[in-house]
Amino acid sequence: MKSIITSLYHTVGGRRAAMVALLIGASAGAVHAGDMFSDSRKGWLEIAENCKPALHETIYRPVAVVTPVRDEQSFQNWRYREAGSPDSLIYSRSFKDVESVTVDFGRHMTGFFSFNTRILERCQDAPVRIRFTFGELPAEINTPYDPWPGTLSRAWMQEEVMNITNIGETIEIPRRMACRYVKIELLGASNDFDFALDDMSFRAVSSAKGEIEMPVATASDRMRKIHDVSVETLRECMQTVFEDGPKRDRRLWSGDLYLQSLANRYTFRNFDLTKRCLYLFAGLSTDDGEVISNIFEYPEPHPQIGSLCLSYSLLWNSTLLEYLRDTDDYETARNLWPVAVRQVEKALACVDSEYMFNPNLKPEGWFFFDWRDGLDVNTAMQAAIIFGIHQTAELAEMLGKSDEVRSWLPVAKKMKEASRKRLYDGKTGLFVSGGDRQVSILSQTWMIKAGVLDKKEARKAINAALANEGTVMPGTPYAMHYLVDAMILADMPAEARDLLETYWGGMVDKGADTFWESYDPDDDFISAYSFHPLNSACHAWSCTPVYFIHKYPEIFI
Ligand code: RAM
Repeated sequence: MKSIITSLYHTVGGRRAAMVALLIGASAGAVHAGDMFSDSRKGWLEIAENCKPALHETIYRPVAVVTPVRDEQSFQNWRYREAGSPDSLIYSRSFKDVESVTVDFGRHMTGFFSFNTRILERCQDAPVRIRFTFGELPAEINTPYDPWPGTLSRAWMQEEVMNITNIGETIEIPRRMACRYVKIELLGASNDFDFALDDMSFRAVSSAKGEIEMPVATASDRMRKIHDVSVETLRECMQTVFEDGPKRDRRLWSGDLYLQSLANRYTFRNFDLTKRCLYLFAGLSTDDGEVISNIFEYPEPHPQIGSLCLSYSLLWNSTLLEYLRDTDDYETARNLWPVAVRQVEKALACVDSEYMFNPNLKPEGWFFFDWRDGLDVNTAMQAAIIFGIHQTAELAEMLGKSDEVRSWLPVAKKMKEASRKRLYDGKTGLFVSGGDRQVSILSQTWMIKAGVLDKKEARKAINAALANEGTVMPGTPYAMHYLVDAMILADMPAEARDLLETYWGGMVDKGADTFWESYDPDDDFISAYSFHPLNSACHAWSCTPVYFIHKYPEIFI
């Protein structure tokens, strides 16, 4: 199957020919020889560097010593029971007697742990070896890691073995941790002297500052709690970029950035951080101009080579649009406009002559919408391209560049028509996806976001999908965000509120200090990596209740 670009090249006459000319002008399918943004990259990366924020530090100390309790009623089968104070149970005792202990800092923190030691008897004649295990959640510390079942590196688990050669010296563990709990185990000590652990503290870092108030004082306690947990989630992920999760993957992802930028608008309003992230993605795009899905900052900013994700690169355009709306920073938007154009061109190259997204036209890369196993993403991707075109056309309008993209809107219209013809089942009112005609929540929500259904049809699609037994449900708060969004678009305020309250509130009920990367109310052990302790328990894409609550107080408060 040829892409729309190729087939339009060969169509002669009438409106289509005009469209062809425009698309040729935009060189949609063409492969660029050399580096298409070579003249701009250096400058873009310099702007990104200049927007790098300072990190604010806060020192925390453990509030309690806790004992693990295996309990099938608790989230992932583990909880902690308070046992006493660090003073009485750790600092005033021989650590050789204590041997193993867990402390609770009472909150989620991202940063650096330090501790001291002091001699109780005689003098140090050998190193002391201690293992520290850091956990965001109780199960993360209490589930055995070996034999390692995870599909990502075992080194993501936050364990450090320290050899203390100078008792009395404050030691800060160099690795940045994300945790609430720290387990401390003695692995080796001499028989000839005794010592105590002393003065544990945590230097928490974030580029976000200040407290964020609930917009209406009369909000219920439950909504307030959801709001506050959501704010903390965003705060912890705001470092020198908008990270996806401070424990894992500790990097900038385009899809996460989009949602963080929305939440940032109603909270910390650090728009320079968004600007930095936009420029990083632009400066590190491929030679062919495609925004790569994720970026690392150290030792110097670089992308995850080869990680192309069309659904995410289009969301970079949406982030730029939202940034412009927030800041009126037309200079940035104009600088980055060619990158936005390029993302749409790359998307159009995946649309076949029937106006359908065709994954075979983009053999490299992936199309991410959720981690739910077995999700068919073809319909969602068709919708995401339509949405991306609309959003970029809005951006063009704000920049006075509508002429440059005049050919896109008729393509989006044709894609909508094709979607209704080929993917929409008029009888059930549902969109289906893939050869097996899979029904998923995400196919409906993205088609609603793309404006393919009117409000009445949208309500029908959501209700029918929720009522249908085999529907593939979202497995992450990322996917769930788009369902709340679609419910608002479909004029279903009560349902949107209920969903936000039960889904994110469900995490709060199960003890969340920050919102989790994956959550299925019916499966506490859901994990995209075959091992639930690998999941991040403070994940950027889960922070959007604060966005919904502030943007639509009439619905959510
Ligand atoms: C995970 C990350 C990130 C997400 C990608 C697709 O590895 O947690 O948040 O954007 O997947």
